[in-house]
Amino acid sequence: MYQFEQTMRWFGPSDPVSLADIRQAGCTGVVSALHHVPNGTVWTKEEILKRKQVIEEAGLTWSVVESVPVHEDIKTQKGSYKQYIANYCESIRNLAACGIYVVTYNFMPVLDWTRTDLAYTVEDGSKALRFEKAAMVAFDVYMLKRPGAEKNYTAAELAKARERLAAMSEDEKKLLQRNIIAGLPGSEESFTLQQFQAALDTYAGIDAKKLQQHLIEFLQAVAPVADEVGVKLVVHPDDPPYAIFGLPRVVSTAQHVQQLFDAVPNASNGLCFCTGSFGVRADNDLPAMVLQFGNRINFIHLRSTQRDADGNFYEANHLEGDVDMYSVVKNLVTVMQQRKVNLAMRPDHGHQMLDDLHKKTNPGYSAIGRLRGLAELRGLEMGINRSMK
Ligand code: DNO
Repeated sequence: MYQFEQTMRWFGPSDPVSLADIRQAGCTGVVSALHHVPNGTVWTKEEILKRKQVIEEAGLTWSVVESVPVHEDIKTQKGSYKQYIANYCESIRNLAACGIYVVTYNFMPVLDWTRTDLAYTVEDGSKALRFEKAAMVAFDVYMLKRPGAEKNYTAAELAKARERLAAMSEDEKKLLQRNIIAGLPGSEESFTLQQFQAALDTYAGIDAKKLQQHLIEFLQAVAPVADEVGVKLVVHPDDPPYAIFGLPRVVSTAQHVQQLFDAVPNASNGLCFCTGSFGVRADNDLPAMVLQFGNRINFIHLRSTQRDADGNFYEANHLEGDVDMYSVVKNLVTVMQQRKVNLAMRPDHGHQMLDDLHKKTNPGYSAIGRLRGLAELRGLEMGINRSMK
């Protein structure tokens, strides 16, 4: 049977979770990136091989790159964006020459993933990442004071945000700001308030239609190169999958993804199927999306979220929350048998729990919480596999 290639993300030599830990978790592969290479710069073969060697010496494979970041100038089509696209193509060629064939990227304006709370205590005492609407609105309207921000929210949302802000201490405000704009693990950008507003301003006049066109043009330039060298490009969905800070979003729904594949049908144009990101929207039918995009899914992030009526969500245990993980995995297993491929999967995020509660960990990327997720997911996969034989 074709099965998930079990992987974990590794942020490189400074990651508190070691390659040995990842191996003991049962992984055969690693998902990694050259975070020290400035965004927009070519990844040289030399640097790629250095990282590859470290991973291989630990008995693991560098299965997937997450991510080769897309420079902001490419998203806005400003400045030297053509040069940055040429550099991107060069990095893709170099990765293929070094034997790495899956490359993740996202097309989220300004910020990679966004949360307001990185240590939300859930019932069992473990800590999860959370997105709280009122805190987000409070930051946007009353701390950042983004011009025109109020227009993006209802009167009730604004009232709630004011109440939320009034209840926050100065330290809590600082922490909220840091959580939102100082850069979560894997994101390559970190901002002060002024820098952040300046970055938002570069999107003036860029609506979703325009941003989507920029994504399509980026792919039209890069996908032929990826096709030629056998690399699969996989776009990571927006997290959260709706507009924040008035910025456009173009990879949030099944319709967005379909439009992307219709516009750029190249075989290299693929999807990183992230259940945690897509799953925040109740109108994304995840098991159906697996079947719809089965031929294009070339990397998988499995995690669940729990929404509430106010637009908040927190990261639930992998087999709980709103994601129907059984049906998602069942459909992914079916897709792998049909395509005769083992697709790389990583347990996305995990709660900070047990011994990790006393350690400094990368938010979402502690060892034990991800190990729990991976262990549950591989058991689920095995059960499904056996029942399908
Ligand atoms: C968060 C991650 C994202 C992801 C990028 C892909 O935990 O899933 O940061 O790596 O958006 O480009």
